[in-house]
Amino acid sequence: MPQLKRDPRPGLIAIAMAAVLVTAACGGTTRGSEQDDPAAGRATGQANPDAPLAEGLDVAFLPKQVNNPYFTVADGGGKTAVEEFKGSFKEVGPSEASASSQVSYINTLSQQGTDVIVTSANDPNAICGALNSARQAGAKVVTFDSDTKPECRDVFVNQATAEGIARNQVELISEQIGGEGKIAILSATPNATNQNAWIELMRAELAKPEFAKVELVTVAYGNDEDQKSFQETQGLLRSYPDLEGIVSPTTVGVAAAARYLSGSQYKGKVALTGLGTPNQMREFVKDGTVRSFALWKPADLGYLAAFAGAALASGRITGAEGEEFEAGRLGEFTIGAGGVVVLGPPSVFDAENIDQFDF
Ligand code: RAM
Repeated sequence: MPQLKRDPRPGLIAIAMAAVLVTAACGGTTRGSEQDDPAAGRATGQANPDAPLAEGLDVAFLPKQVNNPYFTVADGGGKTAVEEFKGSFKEVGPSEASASSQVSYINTLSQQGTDVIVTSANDPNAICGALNSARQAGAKVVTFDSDTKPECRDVFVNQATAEGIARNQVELISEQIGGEGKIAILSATPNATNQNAWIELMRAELAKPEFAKVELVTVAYGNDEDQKSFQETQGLLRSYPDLEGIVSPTTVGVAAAARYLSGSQYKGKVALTGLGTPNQMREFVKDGTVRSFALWKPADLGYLAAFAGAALASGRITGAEGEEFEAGRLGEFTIGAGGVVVLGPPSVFDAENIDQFDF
């Protein structure tokens, strides 16, 4: 931890301390800044777009789980960014997508005086208390990939709009089953903020007249575990022998479902799409199990999240709508409503283009 690491933002520390004192003086009922910003633990203050980007920041990435190639690539993008702004990077996290495990990691990072915590939440509520304690201790919190409740973080870096992802997934599966038939969703964990938002919006999309003949029969949860996702796929086909297609909006789920289908009588008959990494899905596109699927660039997502964290920790932004910041090679981004920054639309991969991608 560099000696000078908190020096670039003495103003923010003073404001945070003042907020604590005001809270104490008023018996916890009011805070001086509350009407401007009701978010618990948020160090309020003016953004200074001209503030230099601090060097020596301690930046920690805490993904949903560490043994998931998607997060390996995303966090690798974060590391690239941290090296560019001369901070120190580390990745910590559970091997299973568990919110309670994430809480322990957050508490440790907070005790270590981490400047920026970048995390993908396994649950919108369960890690909130720990994140707000970390923020009160001086950390900036960026969620990426999967958000918490907005009041528990400073900025959420979203991979694409949830509506855009939901529309993409429904269009892909509808096209692949010829616009008619039963489909199922194979999701990640039941509490995952991102997957649940997409599923809700997929239901809304399916309610539109153009998808009237596509029937969503069930949602199964593979918990972002390869074996469980594989077995859940098998279970779906047993329970619904007339299933036409599966949508799995998780890289772990879609790869496991593809592996099951490719070795079964359903290969090429039951359609499968979802959100997958080209490297995990390539063999299943080549063997005819999967026609097309989608994803954004996970490395860019991590890279952008790290730069958002650095801009926060340097006082360049506070997380308010309309603020702008530079994210290295990705250029300038503007914070939208609710403290959300959007990376960009997802890409679709198929036999034509999959060999051009290596992630
Ligand atoms: C899995 C995770 C992650 C999600 C991707 C698409 O790796 O569930 O949160 O964004 O899939």
